[in-house]
Amino acid sequence: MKIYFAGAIRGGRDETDIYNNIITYLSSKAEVLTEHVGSSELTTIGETNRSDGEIFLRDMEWLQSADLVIAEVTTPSLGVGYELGIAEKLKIPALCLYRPIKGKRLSAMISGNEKFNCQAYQTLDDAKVHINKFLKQEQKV
Ligand code: 6IA
Repeated sequence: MKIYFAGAIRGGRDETDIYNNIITYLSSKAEVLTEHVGSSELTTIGETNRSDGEIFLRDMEWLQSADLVIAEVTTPSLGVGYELGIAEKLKIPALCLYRPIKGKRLSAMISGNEKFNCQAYQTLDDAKVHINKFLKQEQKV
């Protein structure tokens, strides 16, 4: 099973530790195609040895080959929103995890789309519960 994990890069790296923890957990259950998203070395400047065009083509190839998408959407990101839209069109089931933050709300384009499984969480353990339910529901484990 291949999982495409999506999380903000140029959108902001505030949640990098959470991405990393989620990716570590997912890696114990499946192949994570996008482990670099959780890397603390990847800043908002991002990868410097690849052009934006190369990154886009590589990520789209990975997305097309994915069985599932899991996105951490607490930090708004154009790239993550785009990836979720493509996942919907490719009919790839998508779980969107977010930590509610006072004064901020998840985009209605994500929370209002019934095709996305949006789940709020506070702790990594909460996130793991949502992930396990999602994997079971999609009968991938
Ligand atoms: O708009 P964002 O940068 O926040 O978009 C983040 C999402 O797009 C992630 O889920 C990634 O899958 C994808 N993505 C965006 N930028 C990159 C990247 N390097 N490397 C890998 N995936 C990316 C940044 C570009 C660099 C040349 C400066």
